[in-house]
Amino acid sequence: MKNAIAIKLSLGISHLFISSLLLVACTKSSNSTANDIPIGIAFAQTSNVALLGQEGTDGVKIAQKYFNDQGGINGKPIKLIFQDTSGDETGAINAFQTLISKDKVVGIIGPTLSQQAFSANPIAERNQIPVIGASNTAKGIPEIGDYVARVSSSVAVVAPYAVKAALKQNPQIKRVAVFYAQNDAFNKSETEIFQNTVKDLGLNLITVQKFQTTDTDFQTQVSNAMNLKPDLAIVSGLAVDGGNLVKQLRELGYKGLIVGGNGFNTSHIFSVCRALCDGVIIAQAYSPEYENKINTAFRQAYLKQYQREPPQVSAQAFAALQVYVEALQSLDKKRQIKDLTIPQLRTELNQELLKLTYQTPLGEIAFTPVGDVIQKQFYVAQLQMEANGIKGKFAFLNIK
Ligand code: 1QQ
Repeated sequence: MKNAIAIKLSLGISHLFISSLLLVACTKSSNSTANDIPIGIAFAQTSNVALLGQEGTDGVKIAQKYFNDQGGINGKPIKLIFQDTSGDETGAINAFQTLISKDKVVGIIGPTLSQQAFSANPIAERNQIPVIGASNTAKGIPEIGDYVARVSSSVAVVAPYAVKAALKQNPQIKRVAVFYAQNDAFNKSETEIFQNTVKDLGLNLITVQKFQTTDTDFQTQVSNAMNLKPDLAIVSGLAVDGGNLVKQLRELGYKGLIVGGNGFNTSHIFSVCRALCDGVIIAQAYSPEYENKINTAFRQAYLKQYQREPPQVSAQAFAALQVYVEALQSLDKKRQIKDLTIPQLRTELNQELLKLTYQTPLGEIAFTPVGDVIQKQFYVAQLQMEANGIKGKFAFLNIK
């Protein structure tokens, strides 16, 4: 940066040229890796999954600044290296391979979807590099291998809260229609939990309708369900397909409550179903109102930057980077991490991170021996849309 200012002062030339010189100088200085610790971020930046991936990116960026401002890993800053996974398995595999072999990161956060994790995480496992899922909630993710952990609580734990909250709002509910995206591992896992919850609560599961995450037209599924007169609809899809399904349910006259799964957990869904998103109930593994020191700091930083409350996936991504930072700090106290080779550091980091307890924006978390998150609090929110359908919010419900 200093060099760039010197260049700017000494050259009396056009603004555009100076800007490009500045850019080159800044890029160069931030590329010097000798002194920083590279963590790989494998989130979807493109495709229909980018709506969810973006929130992960927002969360790790806030965490990076927060921890580096506090001195990083005993003076060494964390450097994030982003590789776009796009929305499919191939994208995630390529991102992981680049992060491991070219970027030589010490650990990975990602990928965005469980569907991608089942293909990409075995690569991390084979290369003995830790990977922390920040938004993978399907059954079986931590069991992929010793190097795989997650901070995103399983659908098995989170999803039932939403159904119970719907019943609390309308105790008359009896007839439940379930919809799910059958080409996605997380949605298949989530619908199983939803369907079991419906039966466990003594409700009548009247139909199960399937679709694809790439679908845009849900008339057939909606009509099939509507003919059976449901008084609760439960949808497991991703933000775009799920949002469109909700929209078409309302357009075709469905008046009852709607529960959406974790794929609905982004305010980016507002632009898909607009005013018709209103009232959708979604379980949460995070509340912006949770009170501890680090959530207060995270919430303030997020609000300042985006002028809205932080969403769950951003908080989970923050927590994932926090796990790496605190495990690296702990390791560095025991033995100087600078003396370790990259393979040694990856392995020791993986062992260390599973041992600690963390005070995160999600509350206190720790890991089971297999790497699944242990978390205490869960919440339920309901979408509240303004009449113009452009602005909305996740309004937290009292579920006690
Ligand atoms: C998963 C998910 C996604 C909906 C989160 C972005 O929970 O794929 O496991």
